[in-house]
Amino acid sequence: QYGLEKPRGYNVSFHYNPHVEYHHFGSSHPMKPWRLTLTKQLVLAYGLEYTMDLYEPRPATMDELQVFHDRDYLSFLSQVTPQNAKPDDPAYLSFGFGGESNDCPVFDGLWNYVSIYSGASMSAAHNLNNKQSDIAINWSGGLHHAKKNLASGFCYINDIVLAIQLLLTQNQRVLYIDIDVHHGDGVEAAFESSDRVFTLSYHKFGIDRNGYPFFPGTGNINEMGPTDPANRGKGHSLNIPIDDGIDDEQYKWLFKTVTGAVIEKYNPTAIVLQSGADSLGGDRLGRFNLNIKAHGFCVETVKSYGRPLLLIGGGGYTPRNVARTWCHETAVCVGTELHNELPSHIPYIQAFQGAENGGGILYPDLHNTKRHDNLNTQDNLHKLVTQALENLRYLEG
Ligand code: TV1
Ligand code: CA
Ligand code: ZN
Repeated sequence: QYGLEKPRGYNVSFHYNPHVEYHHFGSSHPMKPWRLTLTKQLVLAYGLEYTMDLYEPRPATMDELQVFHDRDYLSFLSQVTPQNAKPDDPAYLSFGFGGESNDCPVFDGLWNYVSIYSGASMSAAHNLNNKQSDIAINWSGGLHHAKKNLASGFCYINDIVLAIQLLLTQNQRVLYIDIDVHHGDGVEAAFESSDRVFTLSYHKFGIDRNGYPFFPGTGNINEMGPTDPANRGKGHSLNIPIDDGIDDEQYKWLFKTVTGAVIEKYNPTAIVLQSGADSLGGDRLGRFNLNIKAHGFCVETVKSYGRPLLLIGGGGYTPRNVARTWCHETAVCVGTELHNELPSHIPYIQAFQGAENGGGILYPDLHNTKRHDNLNTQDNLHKLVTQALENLRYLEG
């Protein structure tokens, strides 16, 4: 009804199983699957569904998840419920559940939830493999902290690793890029011994006033994977540690310069972009000060290289802005511009209205919600880029 037609050139597919929305981590937990409902509502309200192929993927099976995860871990994950959980059981704690932080709670429907978001990433990878899509999107995935036998940082199953493993059946080199405010440690670790996957993460890194490192505490510029020269994966990770409050112009310059250099050097045949929206200004857990269009600039930049692209979600803890950003980035993929005034017929329109919720527009100024002073100087960022480009020289020989 907005006159959008399927643009020629890019075939975009949208992989979404609405059952993911009905899961709750617990009332005070910052991860809200409900943000995916808001995202889907915006995408529909702007008529973007007419510009893409829509898929409702089935949940991943136990066998499919076992390609990366340990059997013992999966069998625990598939059986544990809030009713039968024993929080002091050594197995429970050793698999990363509960604990003091309770980052990874056991909640009703947990197994269903993880199978759904994983199935969607695999479905997206499948579409790229058989060339049905140039860009495949799964906003419910991007759970980059999960390890093969460990739940970590709100992530239980690493859907990204599973999707990359599928892409590797058809691609010689896959580039993984991660703009979530947290370090993509689980994906980096999974492929640390491979030269067929290069991982690049931009994230907040540093120790806070209270003495705690920003989660997960890894990802300094000198962490480039294994140091053993005999290891094939040597030099195939690049980490870009950033301080609080980085602004649009700084981030865009940093992203374009470093990502461009990596793509040109590594020459991937497919790219996976984890587009965590907790790098936006005003995010409940984040520290950066990015606006929606600066975040979307990363998607535009990656898209411009014209390689098969898997675009996935991740963090994002201020749901209205997560929805705005992922709707905008969906439009970037299909190559259309959206009007700033939100269509008035959106269910949950109240979530976007009022000065404190962004005034009923798609692109509110998130600098207004600034809570973190910019600690990144031009000098620091130039040194960081110099070091990053220096690290890339390991790829040469
Ligand atoms: C339950 C209820 C859990 C309220 C967790 C914030 C909560 C957090 C909660 C929280 C919270 C973290 C740590 C501390 C490590 C722990 C999806 C030393 C208000 C990809 C994961 C961040 C980010 C984990 C995930 C972090 C992603 N921050 N309230 N927990 N211990 N955990 O710092 O990268 O976005 O905060
Ligand atoms: Ca990151
Ligand atoms: Zn995050």
